[in-house]
Amino acid sequence: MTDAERAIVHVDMDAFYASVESLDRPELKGRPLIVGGLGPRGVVATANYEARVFGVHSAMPMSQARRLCPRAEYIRPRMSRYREISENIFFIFREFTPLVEGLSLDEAFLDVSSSLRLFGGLEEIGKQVKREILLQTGLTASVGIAHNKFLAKLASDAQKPDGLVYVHQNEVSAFLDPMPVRRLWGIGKRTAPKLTALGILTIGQLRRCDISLLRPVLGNQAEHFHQLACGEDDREVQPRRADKSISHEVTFDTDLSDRRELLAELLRQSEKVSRRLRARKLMASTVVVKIRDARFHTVSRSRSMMACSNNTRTLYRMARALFEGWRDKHRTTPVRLIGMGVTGLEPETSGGKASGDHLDSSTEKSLDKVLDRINQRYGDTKIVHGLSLHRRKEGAD
Ligand code: DCP
Ligand code: MG
Repeated sequence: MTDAERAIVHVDMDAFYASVESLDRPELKGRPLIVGGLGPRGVVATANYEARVFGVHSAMPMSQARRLCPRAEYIRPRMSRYREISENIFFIFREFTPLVEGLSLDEAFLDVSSSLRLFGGLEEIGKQVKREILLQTGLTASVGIAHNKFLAKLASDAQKPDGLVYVHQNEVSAFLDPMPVRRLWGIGKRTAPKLTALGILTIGQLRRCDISLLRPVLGNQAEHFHQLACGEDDREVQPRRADKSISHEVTFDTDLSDRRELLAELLRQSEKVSRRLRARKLMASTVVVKIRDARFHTVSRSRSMMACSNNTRTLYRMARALFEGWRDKHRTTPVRLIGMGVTGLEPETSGGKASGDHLDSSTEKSLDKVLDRINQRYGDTKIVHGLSLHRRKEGAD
């Protein structure tokens, strides 16, 4: 597909960490929020738009932020919560196209060239992505739309927060020309002053400049930057290679011997692992269980299944069998750590090792779907399978 035929959407969440904080603590809404390291050497991860008015921005020393905006609320990052929300938004992205290239927790390119008809056009996709994100997470995103990655990324940044900017083919030079050359990827602190010395301050001036004049400053990159200045960029959206494995483990505060409690923990982990598989539209062929006893002796047991699965019950049944196999020989051994994971990951759609239909009943699969929706909407693990609610219970077996 040529550059001009592509349809690219770039999505970037607004003041991401800070927005999540005010989502979880509504009493903070409207106040300046600064998220980052709170120690003496702390750095600002992000500031919400209320705090940016005071000149606070990402990567600034926290001490400077405190001088600029002493009345802000200062918050330590909660990465696991941001990752959780990030998984939700990436799940949404994949409902529009499988061609999703994540750049960070809050940012991705979507190649929607093949989804246009299904969703009623490019602008409509941009609106729907924003709407779904707001509906499912309560957060706003800014969206940029164009026929290549470079323009789409600049477009999402052009109207933050809560923006939607579509740069049409015939608007490219009007959009790019007034921007400072620093907006070109790769032109930074060192190169920009050299261009300034040549009288080139804007992308438009760079575009109109003869390449031979640029060579002394930009070397063999001159052509590349000239093309960007013309709004040309033929890089493809590259979906990341899927993770090789997904796992969860827990170390208990006090060692545990109770079989039912250990199984309940395994079920909780199976739920988390299978949910992450489903969010990434993956299936796994192999289940691994890891056990560390009170004397720090660690074993891993794994088994491959006849077909791939991402169903909670199926993965749990396999994990339980592996655990029981260990326990038969270690009936009274206290357990310090237990973990469950999967490997042999394949895309859900690939014919590969056969879909999990052989293993997972349709009722179980639709139960998983319902639980995923609810958990996605209301945060982690509000609803789980029954047994995993089982807490320490004396003498249970
Ligand atoms: N981040 C960080 N350190 C940085 C830059 C960013 O820890 N130097 C983190 C905090 C941000 C998140 O990454 O919330 C996303 O980065 P963005 O650059 O997208 O910034 P924001 O989403 O916070 O704000 P914007 O609305 O400008 O996108
Ligand atoms: Mg962002």
